[in-house]
Amino acid sequence: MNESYIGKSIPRIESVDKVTGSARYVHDMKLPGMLYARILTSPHAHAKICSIDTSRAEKLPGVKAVLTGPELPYKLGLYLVDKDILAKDKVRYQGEAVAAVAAVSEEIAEEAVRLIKVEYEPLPAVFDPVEALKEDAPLVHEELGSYSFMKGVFNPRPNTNIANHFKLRKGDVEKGFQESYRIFENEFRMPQVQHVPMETHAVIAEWLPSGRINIYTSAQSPFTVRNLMSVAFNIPHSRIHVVIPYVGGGFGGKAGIHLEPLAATLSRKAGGRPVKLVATREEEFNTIPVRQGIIARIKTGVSAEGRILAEDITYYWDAGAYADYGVNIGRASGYSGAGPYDIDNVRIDSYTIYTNHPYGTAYRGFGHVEFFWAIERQMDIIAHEMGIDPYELRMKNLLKPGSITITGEKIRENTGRVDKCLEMVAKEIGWKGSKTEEERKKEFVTGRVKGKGIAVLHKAPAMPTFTSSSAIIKFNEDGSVDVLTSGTDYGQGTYTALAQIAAEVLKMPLEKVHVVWENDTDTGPYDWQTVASRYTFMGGNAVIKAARDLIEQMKKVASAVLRAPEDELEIDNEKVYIKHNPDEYVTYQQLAMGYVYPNGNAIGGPLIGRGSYIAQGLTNLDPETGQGLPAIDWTYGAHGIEIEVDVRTGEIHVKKVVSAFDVGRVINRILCEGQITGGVVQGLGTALLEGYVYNKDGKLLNNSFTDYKIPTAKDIPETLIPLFVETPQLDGPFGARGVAEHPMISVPSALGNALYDALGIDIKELPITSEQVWKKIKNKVTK
Ligand code: SMO
Repeated sequence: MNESYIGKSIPRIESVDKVTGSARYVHDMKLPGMLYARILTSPHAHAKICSIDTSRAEKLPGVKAVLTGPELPYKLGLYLVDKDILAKDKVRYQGEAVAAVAAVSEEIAEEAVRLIKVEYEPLPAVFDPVEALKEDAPLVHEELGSYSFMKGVFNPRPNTNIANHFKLRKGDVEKGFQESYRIFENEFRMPQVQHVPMETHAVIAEWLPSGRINIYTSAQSPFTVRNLMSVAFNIPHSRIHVVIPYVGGGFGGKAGIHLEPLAATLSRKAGGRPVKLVATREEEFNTIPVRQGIIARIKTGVSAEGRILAEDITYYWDAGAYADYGVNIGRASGYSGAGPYDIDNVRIDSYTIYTNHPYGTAYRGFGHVEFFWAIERQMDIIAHEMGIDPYELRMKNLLKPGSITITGEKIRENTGRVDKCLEMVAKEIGWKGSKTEEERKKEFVTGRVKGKGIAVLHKAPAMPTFTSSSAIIKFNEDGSVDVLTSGTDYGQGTYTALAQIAAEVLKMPLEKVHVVWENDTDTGPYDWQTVASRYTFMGGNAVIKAARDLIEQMKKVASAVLRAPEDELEIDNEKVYIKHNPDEYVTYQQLAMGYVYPNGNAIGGPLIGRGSYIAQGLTNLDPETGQGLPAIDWTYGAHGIEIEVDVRTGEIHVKKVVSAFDVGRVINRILCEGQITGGVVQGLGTALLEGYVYNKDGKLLNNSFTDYKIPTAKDIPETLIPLFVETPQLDGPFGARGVAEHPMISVPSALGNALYDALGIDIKELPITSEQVWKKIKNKVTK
């Protein structure tokens, strides 16, 4: 094979199935005898449940099962087991599921839900995470949840709303401040936001009378669903079967389990009939977990030359009513939370705090979008106040080969290069330093002002130690292959990358490699989770190992057939041949099911390659000191954004976004660019448009697309330039590292920085709405 598949722009292997509508999602599925479920949700943010009357609903013809919390002794939770499947004694957020119905049609289920009467007694609620830390704050949970199977990484406090407190300490922060020339203290805020997957959460579950559970779900990770179901119901994995067909977007919101236990319990109550439960768009907003909000307080000490000497950071996470992934997001922001900077003295306290908001979970970037809003805005504020070019300030402080990260790893030459990413971005966007106030004034009178902003980012894969991925490559009779994995491709394009990797290692045409789309815990190999930008890295490595295993087996058989030692054999173009005599060969097809000699004797057998890859992931950081060594390299990146602002309305027009990422090695250019485009646009949504708005009672006011705007084609920047730095990752597949989450990080901060450049105004709270900008402009003009 002359041409390599690595680094090419190969269209997604599933694209035709998707655009022609033949890809099957859970939303499309209908099983014989299937029932439809609807849920009743809480109208209160915090209230005692006094009584639930389901009698009228149960009498409605066509209703097959009605469920309420007291019937369900099980609890759910990833790190802390703190959530009932249906609210029991009280509700903790508006939108929490209180009762559920399964009926022969959706309309009847809907009607039955309306007939359920619940009596509540409202309780004082708390919505602000800082307020929730006060002595007299209402307690969201009277008792803390028990520990989950993911042990040892959290630190909850009894009789408080603290679900977790992660601490990182490095050097002597007080001494660092004493030695500082100037100290900067700021508070930054970001509200909760929604993942907004195109396909809402959907599940079909059947709890067979035999005790086995079948689950078809739009989730990110089949084995995680199986594991969490097993923990929740205390039944062995061997009795749970999870199938994940096509999934229309996850972004972290489908990383755990949400509707699965409810659908399964309804099915059990309905005698094992399959029950379909699909979240409405409104439920996707109100009931299904969201991205956590944050209040970030940062105090930075800087030398006269612009070196950061000390950083004291407190992150207050609005986890909402249940901890879910919030505990680990708090932890990840603890060890990543000072940015990709070389700082000797750091103190980070990251609190995951219960409030009466909908609960938080993973969302693309796993906390980093939130705290980088603070970190990278703070850098620009320091630069402006000290009269240093924001680019120079960053360059002075960024990690470079030889620096030590705040968790103690040494940056090597082959570690990703954040400085190179920033350099590339600055060049492409034409960075020439910040505008002067004089220049701003001159431009202001024209009515339209321009500004440029830059920001950097990093993220480590949030993987506990020893997570693994595995792959199976089966030879078909004709020498083509099927690749089985259990990582999911919910839109990232990972399966295309895996196909390329398999074709590359096996030296065969891409068209003859099929990655099995549907994930199935009964037949697929084990995988931990598809999260944390890990799958091309992990699954890619597993596929390489499986392909090499297959090659070894082929060589063994070919060695006997060709009467040549294995080490004299080579593979190429679907053949195993003798190196010094390429005319002597056997084809993959001949080897696939075993080689049959002309005399009829057979050798070998059906060949199947197996490979698994175990991550030398993060060591569990010491919960007391917060210290530890993340062993997998981090992905670094930078954004540059150019905007134009209409000074009469405060409307921001994004002209250009330049983004550079050190992805180690580009496996598929168009997919990497797609991840960047998607991430940047999603980041622009967070920056400019999105954010949950509540009334004082905790009622979500913008729970539909009428009031909650996400970016559409119209909002996409005129110019969007993705750039790559390729510092090969030693243990990555062909040198690659993850890129899925990173492009979303630091988009809001780069935009906030561009706004300062344009107008000399500092925004510290997301989203940067026109209203907010307009008020700041007015304020500045009248001052
Ligand atoms: S936010 Mo993700 O699915 O690690």
